[in-house]
Amino acid sequence: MSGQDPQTGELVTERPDQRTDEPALFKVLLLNDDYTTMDFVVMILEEVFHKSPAEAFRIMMKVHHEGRGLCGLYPFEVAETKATTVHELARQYGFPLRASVEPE
Ligand code: TYC
Repeated sequence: MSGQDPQTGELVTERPDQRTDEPALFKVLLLNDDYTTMDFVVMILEEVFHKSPAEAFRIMMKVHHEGRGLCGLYPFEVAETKATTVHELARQYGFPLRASVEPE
């Protein structure tokens, strides 16, 4: 969209990606490691990311084979909170499981 700046009369052009009212979304990814148990990762996907048992198992196996996998897309603060929850639960249970947050 474009129009005139009310103060200067200059023509201004809005960037299309700044026009939306939707919040920017961020990916939360789980990363593979050799020590976290498969059952613990499935539990995290069910409890933190609200996945069904079948979907949790599918994502866990994808991470196990490919190194990383998408758990969900969230506004920044929700994504950061989920990653922190993963790290806190993993630490409590003695696992090195890591999650990362990336722009969509
Ligand atoms: N690679 C782990 C194992 O063989 C399982 C695992 C899957 C760990 C996904 C982390 O994000 C992960 N026990």
